[in-house]
Amino acid sequence: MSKAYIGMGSNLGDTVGYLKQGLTELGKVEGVKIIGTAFIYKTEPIGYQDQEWFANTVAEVETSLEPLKLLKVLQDIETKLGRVRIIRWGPRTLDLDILLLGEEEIHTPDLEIPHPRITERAFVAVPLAELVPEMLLEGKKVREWAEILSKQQKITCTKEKLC
Ligand code: A4P
Ligand code: MG
Repeated sequence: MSKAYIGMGSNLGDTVGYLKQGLTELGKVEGVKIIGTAFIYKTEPIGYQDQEWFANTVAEVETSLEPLKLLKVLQDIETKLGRVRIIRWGPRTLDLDILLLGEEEIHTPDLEIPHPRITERAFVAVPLAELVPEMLLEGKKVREWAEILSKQQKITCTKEKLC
């Protein structure tokens, strides 16, 4: 079993509802066990700005799935919850990204682990810092990235959790 951290984001319709449904679906998958989640954050859109604010969080899971199998599982859940891909970085009912998976380091077009944009985005680094504050990424601790990025990008903690 490996520990994995799954970034979750939604900015269409009942955003927190989609995060909840996404987590419920993930918990049903054989070979995946939900350990916990960070708080839910309301975050300004990054990358493509002409869209609603997001609800974001990070889930901590234990999994026996291979990286590509886990990716497929996440994509199937996104599709099940109505995800349609039109604009890259654009609006979505649910986005599930593998941020970290055990000690895996993967650099392929279909899958990059650790996720290459953790250290650019407050909406990932801030919730991740609740779960693994001391983990080193690109020369800094996750909590240091969270501190830096939360000064540059708008992010508000709701103090609510999915579980
Ligand atoms: N892919 C490669 N590595 C991974 C990984 N570690 N986890 C590939 C998941 N997928 C990975 O993803 C595009 C492709 O990335 C997939 O086919 C997969 O093979 P996608 O989910 O179809 O499209 P996307 O989400 O638009 O692209 P991407 O690159 O995942 O975008 P990001 O970086 O996730 O950004 N602003 C706020 N405030 N909150 C957000 O949640 N999200 C985005 C999306 C932009 N701005 C945002 C938010
Ligand atoms: Mg994605």
